[in-house]
Amino acid sequence: MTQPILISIDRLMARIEALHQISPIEGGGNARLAFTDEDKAGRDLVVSWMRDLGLEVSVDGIGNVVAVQPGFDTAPVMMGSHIDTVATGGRFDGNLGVLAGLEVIEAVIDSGAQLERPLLAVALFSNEEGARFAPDMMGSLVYVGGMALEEALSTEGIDGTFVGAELDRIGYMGGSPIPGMAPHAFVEMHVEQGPVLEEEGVTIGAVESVQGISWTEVNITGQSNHAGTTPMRLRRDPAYVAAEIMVFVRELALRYGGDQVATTGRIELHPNLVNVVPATASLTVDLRNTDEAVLAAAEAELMFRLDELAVAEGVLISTTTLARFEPVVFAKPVVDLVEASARARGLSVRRMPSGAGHDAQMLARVCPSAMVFVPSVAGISHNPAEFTASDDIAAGAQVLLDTVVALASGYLEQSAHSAAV
Ligand code: HGY
Ligand code: MN
Ligand code: MN
Repeated sequence: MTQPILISIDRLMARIEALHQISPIEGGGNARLAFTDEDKAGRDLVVSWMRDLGLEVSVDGIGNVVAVQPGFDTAPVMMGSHIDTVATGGRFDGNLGVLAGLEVIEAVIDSGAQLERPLLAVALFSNEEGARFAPDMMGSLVYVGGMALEEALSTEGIDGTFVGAELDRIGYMGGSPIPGMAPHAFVEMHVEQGPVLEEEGVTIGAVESVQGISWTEVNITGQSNHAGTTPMRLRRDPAYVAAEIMVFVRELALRYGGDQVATTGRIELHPNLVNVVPATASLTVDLRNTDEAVLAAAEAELMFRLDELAVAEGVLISTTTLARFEPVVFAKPVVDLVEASARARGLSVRRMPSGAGHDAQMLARVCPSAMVFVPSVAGISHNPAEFTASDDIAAGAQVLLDTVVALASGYLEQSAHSAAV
């Protein structure tokens, strides 16, 4: 299980730091929203490293970058993730998965190992965060054929720009085919972004699944009015309705318990002035659960509550689905391999679901996929303070290498054969 090939943590940490230096923000994180100049700068740096390794680099119509060892005639084992961040992101979310993949390839090349699948590929998927242009995982969703390229390119962002125009502006509207090449297998390394591994003192997460995601934008139209002269009985106040919705979804999550979570991350009032009862309010509701039926029930309750509030306050409420992905279960043989690779290195490991969405959940539609998690200090992420110790990064990257080298050496074929006899 363990391979003689070893990653270089110094080289990996140096690349993480160099990429961090592109659009760093106070607190140690990054602001690199999808298709911004900062995203372009990050892409250019990572692509230069890919080319330095002699990899064949291709860019598709949504800006996904795939780098493959040249001369391939069999489907490669792929690693990858994203380098776009939320506006107050950490330096590890996504970036680690791309750079650990690059490190694995460099270590394999340096070792001179001839693998049965002489190919490893690393991908940088566009717009994984979905914070500027929904949905999240947009690039990998288009890559696997789950979203039409035209629909993605015509997506309007929260700032009134459009994906296609921004992608073209930063020079990453490529021509390689969509859907992209289906890898032999896909493994993504990622920080956990939650508290579980650290609380349990475990180094590696062998990720079995990704929970379901439901993003809804709620637009409320009431009647703008004077804050001083308008009696409460005459108000049709969208801000009040927005507040009721925010409290409702939090109470719903607490009432459901278990894995249910609910978040309002974005809220806007118009005209947003101290002495004006707002004309409109717009807010987002992010609901997630590992169980699809429970997530659907939460969505149904939300819609019913919106109807009640619209009648009670005399406002108009419309909703737009920004993202909706059912839970995804990763390929058991690959999850088993991640777990076995960790144990073979003497590392503590536990199987677990992912609370966050990831590109791996899209690649799982076209090939056996799984993820390697490493701990997040205090479970913090989508926050500049996001941090993971370099020892844990080294452990996770070595598990990633051992896993993908086994996958490139006939592991899936052997496990299918032994399952058949
Ligand atoms: O929202 C998510 O789970 C991911 O960070 N895009
Ligand atoms: Mn991520
Ligand atoms: Mn993220």
